[in-house]
Amino acid sequence: MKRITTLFLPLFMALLALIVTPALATPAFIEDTTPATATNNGTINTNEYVDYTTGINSGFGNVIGSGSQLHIDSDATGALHIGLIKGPGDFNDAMVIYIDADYGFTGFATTSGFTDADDPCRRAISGYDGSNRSTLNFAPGFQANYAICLDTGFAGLWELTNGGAHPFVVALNRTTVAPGHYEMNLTLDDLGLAPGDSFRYVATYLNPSNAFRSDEFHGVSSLGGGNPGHSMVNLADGDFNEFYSYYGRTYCEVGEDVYDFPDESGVSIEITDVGDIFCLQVIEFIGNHPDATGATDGQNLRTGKYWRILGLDFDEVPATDYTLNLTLPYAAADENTRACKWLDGAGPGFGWNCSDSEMPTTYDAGVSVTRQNVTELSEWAVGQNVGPTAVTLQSLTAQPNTPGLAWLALLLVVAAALVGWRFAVRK
Ligand SMILES: [Ca+2]
Ligand SMILES: [Ca+2]
Ligand SMILES: [Ca+2]
Repeated sequence: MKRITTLFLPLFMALLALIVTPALATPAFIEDTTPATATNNGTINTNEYVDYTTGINSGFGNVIGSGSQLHIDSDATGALHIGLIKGPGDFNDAMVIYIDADYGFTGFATTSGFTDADDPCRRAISGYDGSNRSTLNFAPGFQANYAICLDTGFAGLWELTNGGAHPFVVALNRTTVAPGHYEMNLTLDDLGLAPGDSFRYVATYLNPSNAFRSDEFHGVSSLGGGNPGHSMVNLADGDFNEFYSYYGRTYCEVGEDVYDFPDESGVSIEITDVGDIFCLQVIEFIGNHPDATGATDGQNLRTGKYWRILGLDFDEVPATDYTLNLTLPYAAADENTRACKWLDGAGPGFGWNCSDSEMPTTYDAGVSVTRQNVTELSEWAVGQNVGPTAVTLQSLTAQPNTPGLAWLALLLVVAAALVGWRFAVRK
């Protein structure tokens, strides 16, 4: 789903919470509020992922069933991680996660038309081994566009198609280190989505050789009768999980007040003149800004985080008339720290505004740094000794200790002296 709901997502979710009956363990509605995502290293640590679901049943010995956890997490760059902690049964077969990337607008309501049986994962996705078929009919309104297959040696993403080969999209870097832990990663872009978009998914487990299906699922509230095997499965209304990927926190209908963003490392914004701002959004990126100044990590603005901060008017376009004080967290904050605004300038090292002249700096030692009288928002980074005089940063201040700078300064002084001398002589 495209990000049409960005501004109204909190309202939408509040309404949803009123409509939806009390949540079961599964299906689940997972909203990613964490800027970081997981690390694909074969071990799923406690709280590594923003959330997970537990499965149902145990027909194949409880592999993706009631004793399992299916974890999911994302970040603002569109990275998407999925991790399975299996139940007590041995992982001998294949898990298929069907993804509806457009809320039922396109895709397949059933696997009944899939004929690709070329390899184990394709047979598992199709639910078809060339002769035997175990048809899976999705929940009403769910139309699958993609399938992830995790088997005993591989994980990949396929686009779905009827009556032919499912186009392979990308390998998902299957890792397993801790016993029973499986991790993989892809991007929202692989699903035709952008950061902040959402999708629905449901996971099934079956024998990839003969398409014999277990009763173990994620995203399904209940399925009785034991393993369906080669019998048709009809999922019920609402039998899918829903994932909203990370795209910061948004406050709408803002006024002249202080807005805190605890998930975004404690960014805080005090609106002193609300002007035409209707919504205020902060998105945290983990990692250095691509144009951060500094030669090595930790230097200048290479401090491992940056923030995209948006003030939007009622029509969701950038507001133009407001004043605010922006506080960015920085554990080493002192008089040399600056919060710098990216100007969307020329290129690496150029275009950071760290100047105190129009937006004075204050700091809370060891906690944060604040730029006052901010009237334009953009991407922001924070760091130490960002420039000798903290004027608007040009490339020169990217490496304030470069010996070349001293030479350049000397050259300029000599040139100026020569020009002055010539001028004096001509008189
Ligand atoms: Ca996250
Ligand atoms: Ca991990
Ligand atoms: Ca779809």
